[in-house]
Amino acid sequence: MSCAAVPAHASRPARPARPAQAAQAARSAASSLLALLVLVALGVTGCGGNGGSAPSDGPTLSARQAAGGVQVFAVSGLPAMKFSASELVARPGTIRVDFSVPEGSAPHNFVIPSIPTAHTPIVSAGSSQSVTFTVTRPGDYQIVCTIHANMTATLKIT
Ligand SMILES: [Cu+2]
Repeated sequence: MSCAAVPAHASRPARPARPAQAAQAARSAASSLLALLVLVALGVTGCGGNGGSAPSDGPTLSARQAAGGVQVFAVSGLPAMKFSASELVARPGTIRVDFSVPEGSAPHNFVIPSIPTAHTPIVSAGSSQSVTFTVTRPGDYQIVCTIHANMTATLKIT
């Protein structure tokens, strides 16, 4: 998308030149275009990091405290087939996860297999879904997307 290679129109010949002056102008425009292409080409190589194969570890999130002592996390399922956070840190108690999937992404869900109530439906691009559950025991709980085998994160109850 934004990483697209050099635009196709860039290589089209310059407009038909008129007399000598115009030709001179066209030449100089062509050489600035060339310089621009070089810059674009250099920039494109820096774009690779946004690809889906980048190592995934997202940030560690701490819960936001909401009314009633509910611990809230906002997590996304990303187009790169990973969660927006690698670790969610909370205390024992009630947890709400507001799970969203941005436009242009594959569908995802947020599931903690060892906590049966921690399970959103499959959420499609541009939608979100919240799930609330209670955890009493400290420990690490694996979070998965059941559609994408390598898409995991950890809920850490401290
Ligand atoms: Cu997924």
